Formats: sequence, structure tokens, C-alpha cells
Amino acid sequence: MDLDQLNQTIAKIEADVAASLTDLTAVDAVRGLDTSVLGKKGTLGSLISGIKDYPPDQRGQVGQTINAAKGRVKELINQRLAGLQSAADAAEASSAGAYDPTLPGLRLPMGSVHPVTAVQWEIERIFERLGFTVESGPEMETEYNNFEALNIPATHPARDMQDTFWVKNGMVLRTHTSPVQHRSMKKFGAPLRVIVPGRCFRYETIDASHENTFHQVEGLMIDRDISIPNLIAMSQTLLTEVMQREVKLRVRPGFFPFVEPGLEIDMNCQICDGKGCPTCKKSGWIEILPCGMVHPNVLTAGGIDPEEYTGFAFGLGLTRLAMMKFGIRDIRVLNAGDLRALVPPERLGGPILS
Ligand code: FA5
Repeated sequence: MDLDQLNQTIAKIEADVAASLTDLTAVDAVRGLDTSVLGKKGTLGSLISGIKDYPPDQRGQVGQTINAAKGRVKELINQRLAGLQSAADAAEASSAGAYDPTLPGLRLPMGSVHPVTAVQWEIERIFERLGFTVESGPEMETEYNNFEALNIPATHPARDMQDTFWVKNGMVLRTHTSPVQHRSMKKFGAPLRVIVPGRCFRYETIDASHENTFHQVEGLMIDRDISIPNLIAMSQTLLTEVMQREVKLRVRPGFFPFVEPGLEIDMNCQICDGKGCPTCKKSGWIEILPCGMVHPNVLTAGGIDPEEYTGFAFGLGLTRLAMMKFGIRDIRVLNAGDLRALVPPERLGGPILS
């Protein structure tokens, strides 16, 4: 065949290949074109053997024409193979990503938490088991809720017990979590079981066991026939469970205008095991759980009849308890943003994570 015929033959082969490639969807069939078109006996490959039939001065050009056509066909085959592969990948990805509501959820790895948060979670878990609700209240409070509703009128010397940050708008940064006692009584009435973990603020000199910003957990239980033995039994259970060992408690009379009688429950210092250290100011004891029977005036202010109901309240020093649990000697570490003080998940204990 002359050169024109050769070019027409090659053009026809290329057109046939292009047409068949759009129809072929099986990878093996596409690969088969390597042999049937490009192979020695293939429609295009076999043309090479005819080169010798051309005049010597045309053979070079014939060879180049055939090889160029082989290159283009090879390229078409490769493009089709790549297309089939990406379609297969997409199909696999979409079936893998299909939503299956019956699969169990993914458990994400948990990060470390602040020691105060770790103990707060533990206390919430203990009290929720005892039927308490976890409540919260605002950190900026009215003077009424922080003092008056708790039987501390403006002229009462007890106002000096807690050095207060006053806000220019006449409100206070709450000095304790006790204002949420009043809020909860108003919100729920009696009977009532709440705990209130939260941050408190006092304008005081900072040392190893005093911060101007610290955490407490308020507790309030109001019902018929609540008495001091209930309160002491609950304190023992709470502190033993949080510390995960026997702790010694010391009960002393205490004065707080919102309870009558008032008690101070101290725990033997867990840093020095009661021997005396800077954290416990060499006393061997840590003031941890001031408490008492809710004063009738406080019940009345909260809309609860003191003739019908009694209750106990406590204000646990959460920050100090976290120090005792994790052996932190100086309270300042806890507000310093020091990542080394964080509690890794394995030290939280299983039940907290579940
Ligand atoms: C109160 O704040 C009372 N509202 C507690 C209360 C509630 C009594 C209900 C009776 C009934 P107190 O000022 O003692 O009490 O503080 C309670 C606890 O908070 C202390 O025992 C202590 O553990 C912790 N605490 C007090 N001041 C600081 C401080 N500056 N830094 C760290 N912890 C503190």
C-alpha cells in the first residue's frame, strides 16, 4: 500500500480503538487491546513488518508514522485504564462511607483534665447516685443572694468573714456557692437535694492554701426529719470515696449565720498524713467541709416552711480536696496554667470515664 493508503489504514484503526474504548468497561478487555492492536500480530503492530516493502527512501517515514500511531493508541488505552480505576476507587469510597446507624459509636481518646475538674466529676457522680441534682449559679451575684438571703444582713459582723470583691454595678463576685441554696429553694421548693460546684472569689492574701479564686461544692438536702447524723454519715462517705481510702475526720463547732447549729468538718492532711506541713499550716488538719443545719430564716427566705422541713447544707472546699487527692502542696499551682498539673485519663479511674 502506498503512503496515502497507509495513513488511511492507521486513521481507521485509531478511530476503531477510540470507539471500542468508550464501550469497554472491563479492565482486562482494555488491556487486551495491547495485544490485539499494538502487538506484533495486532492491527497496528503488524504494519511494521510491511516496512521492507516500501522503497528505501520511504521506510524511515513509514516507521515513524506507524510508531507515532502506536504511541497515540497506547496513550488512549492508558487514559481509559486510569478512568476505570478512579471510578472503582470512588465506588469503594462511597460504599465504605455509607451511614450505618447500627454501628457502635467511635470512642474518642480523652485528654487530660484539670485536677479540680477531675474531683468535681467524681463528686457529681457520687451525689447523682444519691438522688441529688447538679445545679449552677452566676459568678457575679446580687448582694441579696450572697448575703441577705443567707441571714447575713448588711450590719452583720459576719460580712467581714469573707473579704468581698464588689463590682461597680453594686453586685459582688460571689464569695461562696451558698447563694445557689437560695436560688434552688426558689426554683424547686421542698423536698430538695442539690449540689452546686462552682468558682468563688475572695479578696484575700494568697498563700499555699488560700487563693483569691477557688472552687467549692455547695450541698443542700431538705426534707422531713433530716438531722446531723445524716450530715456526718454523708461527709464520711463522700470524703472516703473521693480519696479512695479511709480518712480521719474531725468535727468542731463552727459559726455561719445561715446554719444552726454550724459545724466544721476537717480531714487529716493527706499531704503529710496528719504530721504537719506548710499546706495544713502544721496543724495536721485541712478545713474542708463547713456545714450545718439550714437556719430557719434561710428556709423562710427560700419560701420553705421551717415548721415542716429541716435540712443540712455544706460548702465543700473543692480546690483543697483536689490538692489532697492529687498531692498538690501549693494551691497556686492550680491557677498557674501549668500543664504538668493536669490529670491524665488513666489516673481518673474507670467509673469517671463511663
Ligand atoms: C463558706 O464559704 C460557707 N459558705 C460554707 C458553708 C456552706 C457552711 C453551707 C455551712 C453551710 P468557708 O469560708 O469556710 O465557708 O469556705 C468553705 C471552704 O472553702 C473552706 O473550708 C475551704 O476549704 C475553702 N476555702 C475558703 N476560702 C478559700 C480560699 N481562699 N482558697 C481556697 N479554698 C478556700
